[in-house]
Amino acid sequence: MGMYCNQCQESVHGSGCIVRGVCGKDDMTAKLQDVLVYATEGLALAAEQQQGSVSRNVGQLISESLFVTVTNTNFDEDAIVAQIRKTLALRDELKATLAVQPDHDVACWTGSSKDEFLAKAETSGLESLSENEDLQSLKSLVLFGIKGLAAYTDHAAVLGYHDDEIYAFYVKGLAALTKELTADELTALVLETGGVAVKAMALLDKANTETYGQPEITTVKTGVGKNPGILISGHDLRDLEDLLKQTEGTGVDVYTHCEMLPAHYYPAFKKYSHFVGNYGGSWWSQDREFETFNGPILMTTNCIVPVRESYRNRMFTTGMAGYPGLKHIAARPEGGQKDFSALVELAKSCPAPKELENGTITGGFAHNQVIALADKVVAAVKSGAIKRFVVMAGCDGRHKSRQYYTDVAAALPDNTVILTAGCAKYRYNKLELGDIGGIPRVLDAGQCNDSYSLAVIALKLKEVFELDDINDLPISFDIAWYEQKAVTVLLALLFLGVKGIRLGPTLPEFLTPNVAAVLVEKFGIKPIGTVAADVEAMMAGA
Ligand code: SF4
Ligand code: SF3
Repeated sequence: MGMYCNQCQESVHGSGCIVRGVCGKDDMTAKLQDVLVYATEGLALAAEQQQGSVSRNVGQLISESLFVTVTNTNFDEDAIVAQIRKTLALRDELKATLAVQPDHDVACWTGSSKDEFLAKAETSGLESLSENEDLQSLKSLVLFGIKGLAAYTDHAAVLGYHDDEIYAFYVKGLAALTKELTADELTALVLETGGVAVKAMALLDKANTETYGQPEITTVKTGVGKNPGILISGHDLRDLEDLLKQTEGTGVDVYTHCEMLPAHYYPAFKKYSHFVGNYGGSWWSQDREFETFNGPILMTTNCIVPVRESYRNRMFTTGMAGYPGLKHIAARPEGGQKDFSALVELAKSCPAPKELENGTITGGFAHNQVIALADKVVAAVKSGAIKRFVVMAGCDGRHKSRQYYTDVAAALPDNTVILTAGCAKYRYNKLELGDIGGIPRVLDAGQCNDSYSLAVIALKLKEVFELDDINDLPISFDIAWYEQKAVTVLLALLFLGVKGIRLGPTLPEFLTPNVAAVLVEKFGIKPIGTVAADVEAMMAGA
């Protein structure tokens, strides 16, 4: 049996990826990732039978293992095999303490070699695919939601923040995926995943803001300087902190790429004069941009695209990210820093980055900053200067159809404000959309997890305008998804009661017509349409 993966928006329409992923994931890597999910479910089953609360090391390992399987995070077979072994070892440690052993295959299966893992992939894949397809679809929705959650809780854990209730949910949710449940039970689990998603994003928000300060309005340069540079991408702020400390005074500048752009908005990083700007755009254009950057590149998380020879020797991974043949920077020792000296030394021998553009991007409109401007925003709404907010958060992707989001941003009337977060912003954050009485028409809250900020802002506006229902606000949601973190964000919005979300550029392949119909009926989710029709409908409140 070949690989099968349908977890992202670029999955081959109608069949999922069955020969090779559009993302570049090959058959072996895909199967090993399936086994890692399977092993993680086994760990959850063993943890479920423990007395007392779920231990922190179980929660953290689940976060790490599932994060490895998020789209574009880790393509390295050896790293995935090591993670499977680690997961099975902890499962077996827990099982050794049980008086009665679990009899489910997921909890009992053993293996330690790559061949045994690959052999298991054949049967575990078949098991899950033979189920009723609507139940499988609901289980996929839960699993992909938990994968996104895992990424967020891993980032929080790196900063020392944990929520044992979230870890308990991982155990409950993953164990449930191994059981025969009814459609109603699984639908309830989907909604619960949304509730936990809100908690996880709140936890990460707390971790980031308590550690690095509240994001502030910031203008970020997109040009380059004369010094050699290191480009850091992904979502891990702690990696950036270590890198900035280790490059200070070395003559090497640091630039952000894609989802690391919002790091510029945090006060803690503003003190570094060598933290000079953002280079390039969204994740999928990295192969061209990494080539012209000229210096070392550090990928802290997703999204990695197949690596070109031209920059292979100067690209590094760290954390849960991995790619065969690239150097991987080891985890930080307890209480210490990661060692980025190899990047710093390499950078010194590299030419400065080639300039791609020379402008600015403004952001930093997370909840604290927007609420500080609340009087101004409320006055603009009351006077009619702002007629509508349009939330256009989420992911970017390769497909040409995503031009829709650029065109919507350009077509929205001048009395609208776009609230954004995640890499979706690169479709319109360099357009000259102007401002409304000093309030920029694109308010960037930050990374995809900062969609939480957009929810906090919406809830604050609901309170200020004394409304009972978030859906009575002059807000429309036009969300773009690609990988599993966007599934998590979507489930969080549904949990918060947001109705009528437009989702694009296509609805998830893993939703069967019946499951999609439930989402349409309960939450009014709809696919995107044409730019003109959608803009008109949103301005009319639909
Ligand atoms: Fe295909 Fe997306 Fe899976 Fe990659 S992650 S194999 S592109 S469905
Ligand atoms: Fe982007 Fe990969 Fe989802 Fe964090 S960097 S939003 S796609």
